[in-house]
Amino acid sequence: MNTPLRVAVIGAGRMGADHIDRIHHRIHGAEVAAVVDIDKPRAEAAVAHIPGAVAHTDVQEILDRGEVDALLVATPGFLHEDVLLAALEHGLPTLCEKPLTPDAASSWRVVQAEVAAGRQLIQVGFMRRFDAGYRSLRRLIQDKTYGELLTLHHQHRNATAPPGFTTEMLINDSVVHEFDAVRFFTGEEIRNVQVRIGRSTRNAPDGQRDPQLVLMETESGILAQVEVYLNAQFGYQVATQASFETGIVGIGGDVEPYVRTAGTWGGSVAPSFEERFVEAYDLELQDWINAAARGEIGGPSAWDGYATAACCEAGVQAQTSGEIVPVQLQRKPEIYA
Ligand code: ISE
Repeated sequence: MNTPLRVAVIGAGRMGADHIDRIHHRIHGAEVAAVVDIDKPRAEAAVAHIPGAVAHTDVQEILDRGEVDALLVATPGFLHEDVLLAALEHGLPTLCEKPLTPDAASSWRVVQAEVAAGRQLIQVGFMRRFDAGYRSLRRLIQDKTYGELLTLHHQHRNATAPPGFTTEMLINDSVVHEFDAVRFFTGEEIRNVQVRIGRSTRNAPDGQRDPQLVLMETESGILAQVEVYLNAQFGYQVATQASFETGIVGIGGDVEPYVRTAGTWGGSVAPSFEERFVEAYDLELQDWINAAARGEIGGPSAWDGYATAACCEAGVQAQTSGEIVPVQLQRKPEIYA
């Protein structure tokens, strides 16, 4: 048996803790060797039940000791760039939770550093690409099973937005997934973005504008429309309906089982993304570990992270201008071909 890949998880918050548990209990070929968090007690609590794992407050310390083989970055986006550049310098395979970085310029710097390193080491945590429904819809689009894809209709609803979640974050933190999903489904870049904001729910915190409608156009003219609604109260829902020339396909419907009892019918709604995408996250991590052991990445690349950051920038501009805003992209480097 090969020795397990020693992973350092950077950030032991909501997503980091979820991934620590996943690697420790469900992923083959990897172990949590270290957890880094500026909050020392939080890092210590995260490793308390993992024999041999160490807690740190500084990423550089972990890198200098040379005792890890891969990084999983789950800190807030504004902290990603420095860690990613250091990971590239040390040649470490890295899974970085979305967004790659908070803006297109810094994402482009990461892409350029990876190009200079000469190989792909960074995978971005767009977990939806590992969801069974997402994969089947992509296949139907590629195979033209129902003719050409014409339009996409996405619903992205959360029960409540966390405190401090701004109007811009609806684009940068939530719709970023849809930008990637549309690119994944169609295999095309997004040409432009428009955002309309109408009546807001009284349940939105601190002046946040929620819901919002986002319309994007791909290179070949496919229109994709998103309702992002983060204080929808009822639970979590991420679903897509695709209109083809000879069929309509829906994915992300409600979770089974569907029950009839006591004069009612229905089922339960996932409370949040951890439950809705649990299988996708497991598959994402397993594929990443398997690929890292081969010296490859197993999913969306730094280019995907950069391209979606450019879409977000256009989206945030469109929130205030109301205009159709073009997405500005650099030329795609060879290593991402
Ligand atoms: C969160 O960061 C995610 O990535 C979830 O998938 C998304 O539904 C949520 O809106 C974001 O805040």
